[in-house]
Amino acid sequence: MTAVAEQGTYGFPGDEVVGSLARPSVDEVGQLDAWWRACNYLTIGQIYLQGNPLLREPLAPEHIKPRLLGHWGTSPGLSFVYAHLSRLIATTGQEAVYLAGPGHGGPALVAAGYLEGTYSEIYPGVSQDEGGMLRLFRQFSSPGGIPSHVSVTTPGSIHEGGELGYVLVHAFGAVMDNPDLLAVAVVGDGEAETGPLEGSWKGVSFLNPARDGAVLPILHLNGAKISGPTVLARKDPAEVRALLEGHGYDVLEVEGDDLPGMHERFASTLAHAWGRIHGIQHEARQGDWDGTRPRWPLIVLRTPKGWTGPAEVDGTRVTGTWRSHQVPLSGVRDNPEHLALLQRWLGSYRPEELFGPDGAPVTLVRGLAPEGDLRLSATPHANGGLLTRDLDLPDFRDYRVDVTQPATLRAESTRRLGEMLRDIYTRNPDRFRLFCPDETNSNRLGAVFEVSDRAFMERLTPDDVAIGRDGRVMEVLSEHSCHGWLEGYTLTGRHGMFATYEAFAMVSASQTVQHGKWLEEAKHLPWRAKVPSLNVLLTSTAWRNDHNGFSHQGPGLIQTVLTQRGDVSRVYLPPDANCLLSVADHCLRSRSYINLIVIDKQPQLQWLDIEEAVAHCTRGVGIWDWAGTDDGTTDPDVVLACAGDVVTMETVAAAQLLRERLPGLRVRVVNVVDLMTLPRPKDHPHGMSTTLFKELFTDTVDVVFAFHGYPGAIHQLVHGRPDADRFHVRGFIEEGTTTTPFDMTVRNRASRFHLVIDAINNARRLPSGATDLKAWCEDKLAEHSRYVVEHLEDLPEVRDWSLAR
Ligand SMILES: Cc1ncc(C[n+]2csc(CCOP(=O)(O)OP(=O)(O)O)c2C)c(N)n1
Repeated sequence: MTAVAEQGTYGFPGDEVVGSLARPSVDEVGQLDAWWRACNYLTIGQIYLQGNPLLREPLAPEHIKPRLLGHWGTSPGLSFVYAHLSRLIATTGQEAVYLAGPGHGGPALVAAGYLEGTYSEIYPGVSQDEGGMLRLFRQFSSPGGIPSHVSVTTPGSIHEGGELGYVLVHAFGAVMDNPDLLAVAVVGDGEAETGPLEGSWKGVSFLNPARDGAVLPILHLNGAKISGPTVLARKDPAEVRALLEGHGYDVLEVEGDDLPGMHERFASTLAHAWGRIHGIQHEARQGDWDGTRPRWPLIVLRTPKGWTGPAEVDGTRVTGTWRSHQVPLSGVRDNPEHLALLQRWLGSYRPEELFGPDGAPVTLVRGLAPEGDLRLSATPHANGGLLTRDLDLPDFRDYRVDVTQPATLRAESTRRLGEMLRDIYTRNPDRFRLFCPDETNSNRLGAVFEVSDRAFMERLTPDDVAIGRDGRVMEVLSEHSCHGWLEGYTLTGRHGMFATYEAFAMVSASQTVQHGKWLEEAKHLPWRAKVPSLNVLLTSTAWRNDHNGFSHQGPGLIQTVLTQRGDVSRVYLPPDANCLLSVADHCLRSRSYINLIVIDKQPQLQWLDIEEAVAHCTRGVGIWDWAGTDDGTTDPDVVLACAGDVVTMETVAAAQLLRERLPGLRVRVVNVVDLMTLPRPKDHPHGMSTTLFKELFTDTVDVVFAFHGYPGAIHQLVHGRPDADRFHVRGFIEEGTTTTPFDMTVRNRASRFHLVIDAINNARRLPSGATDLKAWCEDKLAEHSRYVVEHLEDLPEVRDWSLAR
């Protein structure tokens, strides 16, 4: 249903602008259409041409790129929306970001940035003249050029859209605590079939119209994916409408391919949507809002896929079908008919009206764009580092656990972090949020609720606790949404943390990878300012999911992050609360990294006082003299290394057993907090020098390494270090069930008894008594197995183990 915007009906001062926006004059339609034609021309030029950019002579095979790479089908729809949004911004001064869900329509967004002049400002070689246009064409999808998607190189983008499904979560994250921002998000109808996108419509249930900006989703039903129909395009429109209305949207529909009718109807609908958004915001911000979730507008746009492209190729329908998805004319170089079709197709946009004799866009075309930073390709919101303000952080030492002696005190480490996050919320009411799928309390971070509720715009009941309209803690049971919201939030310059059960971080692992790629590429672009890091806290970890069956153990995200490039990947395994505080402080100050922090939430032994923790975390790795028997004068007989809280406890306990039962063995204990100290400096910037590596691990002594994650990760990290084969790694080997905490370590062969046996098996010198100690350990393991089955808990000597005397 096309909405007709009526003056005076939106309830905010000056709402008559909606009426004039809704009824573009003939000249305005002409300008919209000219801009759109120019954008389409440049889109096709990027896909096909390596010469003759302005068609000054008839197209010849040598003008055509040898490899035709790119996506046409979605592009005209994307640029159609872009044109109309630009007009709206130029008229109203609205701050906006544009997110193209089907990011494979990259040439359209690149062309738009070029028409707006931003492209040439950032990349002066791609100037607004014939030579620049040719460079624009030649660089696209070419070696040494730019990728085919709305990538990091595309000005105005915070969303690549390569991996489909995240456009709405990015949009919602971008507008949180950003009251003046409108995020217009085009959702592909294929994209709408993805799980993450399907879950992300719910963003409106968390958006506060008084404090947050607005998202305008535009569901682009162009009917097809790569080679088949889309579900929503083939559904009865009434069902689509009911679906979206069910999520709480006010659904507006525009359909067709007639021109100028489509311009007129879309302008009217967009104006109406904008009017509604402003009306909602005005009401909420004047204090008249009764707290009911608004019905935010959403546009369903039905246009043919490949709109304005060749209707038929070789007697087969192309426009309006899946065949227009990529390159509708594939044989242009060798097939004269295709070449002629391309000539006609490009000519149909009348480039001579759009570009002057020098190749620059004519005034009519240029005039559509808003001024300066309001241009969608120039908005600082899409280069969020420009807007980033440091967090006002409290002194993390204020949340310390007072440790007077290692391993004598148990505490829930994440609870201390929760207290710190609480105060970060208070100090930064406009630029910090915690994102968590329903587990803030479970993860012991609940102190944040002392100062902020969870955001929630749906109905509230008297049983609800810490939930409200004004809340800024983000809980939705979707790792995809939490992750994506945080990405949108940080890419627009604000700070946050995503806290999740370790195993279920794998749900959004692909987003971690994609975001890492974005950050990696951004580092090569001087014009992209650094953004706050993506901080991911993995808690409720594999080793302490003894109560949750064999589903809640999955430390795979560590492996995922450490395979990313060293300029973004950081993995920290703080062994206790004070180390966690130091690491968290560091991560929250950092920029443009993916910081993975792994620590369990259960009560755990505390090892270091706060200053020792700071020193240890600053180095990232160190010898724990007090835990070993190595006096440092000669190499030890064996090194026990550990990374991760539970395995650190097993390691220190194993060292104690060796100290007491095999005192002649020289054992060194090394704890690793920053996993990225292990690789060589040439493999990661945190990699420790060979000298330090040898000081810690020697270059010949065997190392029994107890690791929180999958053992292969350590082998990967120490590759290339002196005699890497001497690292014997124990870690999570996919054993687990509902059992006791210590039984998890036993099943994964990483218990203190296993580590003692490993140490004896690999020590380069064995004092007498070693064989007996091994046998004793085997007996202990057998005793453990009998005991847990009979008593349903761990042996008291293990359960209550500490170094307290
Ligand atoms: C998660 C994901 N799965 C698969 C693909 C491969 N892919 C690229 S484009 C496309 C079809 C997209 O269809 P739609 O969202 O409707 O976009 P449009 O039709 O506008 O091109 C697919 C499946 C992808 N990019 N991301």
